[in-house]
Amino acid sequence: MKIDNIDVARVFEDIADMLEIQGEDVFRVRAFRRAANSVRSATEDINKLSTEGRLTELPAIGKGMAGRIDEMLKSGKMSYFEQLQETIPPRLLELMKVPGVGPKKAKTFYDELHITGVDEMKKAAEDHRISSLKGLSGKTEENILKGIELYQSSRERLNLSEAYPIADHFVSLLKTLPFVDDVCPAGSLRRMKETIGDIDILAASEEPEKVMEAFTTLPEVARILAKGDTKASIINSNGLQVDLRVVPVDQYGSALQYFTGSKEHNIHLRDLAKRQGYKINEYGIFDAKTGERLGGSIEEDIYKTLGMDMMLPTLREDTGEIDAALEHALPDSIAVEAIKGDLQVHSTWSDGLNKIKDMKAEAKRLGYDYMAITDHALKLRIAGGMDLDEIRERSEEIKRINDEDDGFVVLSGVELNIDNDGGVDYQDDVLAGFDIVIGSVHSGFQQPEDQMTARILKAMENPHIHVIAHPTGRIIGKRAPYAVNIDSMLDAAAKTGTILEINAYPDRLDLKDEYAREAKRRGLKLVINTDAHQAAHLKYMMFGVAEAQRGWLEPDDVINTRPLKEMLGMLK
Ligand code: DGT
Ligand code: CA
Ligand code: CA
Ligand code: ZN
Repeated sequence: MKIDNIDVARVFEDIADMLEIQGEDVFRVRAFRRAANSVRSATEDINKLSTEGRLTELPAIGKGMAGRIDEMLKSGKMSYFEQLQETIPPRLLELMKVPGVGPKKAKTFYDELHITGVDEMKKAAEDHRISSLKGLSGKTEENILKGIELYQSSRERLNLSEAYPIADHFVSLLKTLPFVDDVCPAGSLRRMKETIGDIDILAASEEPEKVMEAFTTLPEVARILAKGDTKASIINSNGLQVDLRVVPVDQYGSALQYFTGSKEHNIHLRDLAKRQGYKINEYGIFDAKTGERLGGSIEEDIYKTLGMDMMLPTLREDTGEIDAALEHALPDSIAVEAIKGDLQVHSTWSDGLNKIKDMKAEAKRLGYDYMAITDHALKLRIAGGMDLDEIRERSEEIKRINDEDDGFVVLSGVELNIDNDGGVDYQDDVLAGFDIVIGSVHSGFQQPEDQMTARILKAMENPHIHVIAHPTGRIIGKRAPYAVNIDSMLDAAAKTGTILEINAYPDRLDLKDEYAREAKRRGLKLVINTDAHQAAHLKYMMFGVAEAQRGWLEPDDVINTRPLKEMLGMLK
């Protein structure tokens, strides 16, 4: 079976967890985490890089890491990992996947209670055996039980950013087959939902049996769950389910419409069709009385016949898009091509993996006109927050880069830490020296709602803070949003002119769709940023834009669709 980027990244992550349990040096732990991150988000296939001896071109991959990757690709094993497994039971690592359980707790539970799995930990929390340990309380037990719930529900669904490249890979493999006329992802993935239950792919072909055979014999297939004449389900080498359906070319549109969903959208649509005297299903659109087939080779056949405008898959959630399409009032949805710059980007001046000039090169390649480098501020020590000297030196570097005068502008920015009382890292005169200032919550996530809200509102009133980044702090599947009152935050954004962010980093997607839509209703402007910590992350803009589409946003609602001067003029 083929080993890919995700497999290697997972082993590196496990090593980092194991080293943490052993109480190893934080830098060594971080080296493996960075390596995992780098391999996971690399644009190129790790096998190709290895064969060509180019692994060390990846950020955070030195000779040592490259050697471990080569070994794993050749032998299927990483001896360092196997060595660690002899002293640390592998199931212990699963404990650390539960939000709120770090290496210290995992080790204590193992040493004191001989717990090695999540189920045993759950039982121990329920039986109050955890609160009997020194330094741990009933509150800890409560948090662990909550964490287990979040962990178990997230394990059933995959983050969009993990599913997306896999679907993309299968789609491009199928596209190369001569007997396949068309292929497209369907289901929640095509709708760009934040999490994906399973990957659905639809193909058009007049020779379905050949497609079935080709699909189920791909090297990426670990297990075949079902294989019929036109339908197959497999588990891929990363343990994900992929469903493929094959339909004749003239049914491709109606099938794509049907299998894209959402289910709620389809039910509403079918109802509407019935009231208009039509029948729709995956085979086409029909006159209900005569049974005559009216179309179905393209998706438009369905919507146009029902008198509707065509809409993006990201809108198909039955939240008003059907009425809007009938009234020709759909949003003029924002597209990734409309984005002119990224306004939250980290560099080696804090915890980013790439230099400013490399981030700029990638931003230019993506067709941007500008980018703000927003390294972490002083108080976030763990992320290499900048002191005053570093801010000065970085400004000089940015100036030198902008002297190239190639039409691209690097803005000097910073990501501040909003402290427990709404204060930030630097004095006003330092803040005034930046082109753009972002404020974020990076600590005290457990504060009660009134305190959390007051703290953020105070930061929004700070005349120097232009943007609040990842405004609810959630990490999908890992950390629940902190308790900020959204209504008050949106009010404060209107009052103070502070811009709220849609963070495109796929674990965050925060503000999420429904809040973004509410912000638009109130006439607020938003910004979509990737929060890239390496050049390969800049491509995640597409996930933020999809979230914005799901929030019914149009280009005008988003400040970084504007040319530089105009965008800067929109900051308070
Ligand atoms: P997921 O996989 O949980 O992330 O969500 P989906 O939306 O991909 O759902 P899935 O994989 O069960 O089905 C794919 C699409 O097929 C779904 O979006 C709409 C369509 N579909 C599935 N079941 C039904 C149904 O009972 N009625 C209708 N109208 N459509 C359905
Ligand atoms: Ca699905
Ligand atoms: Ca499915
Ligand atoms: Zn950072």
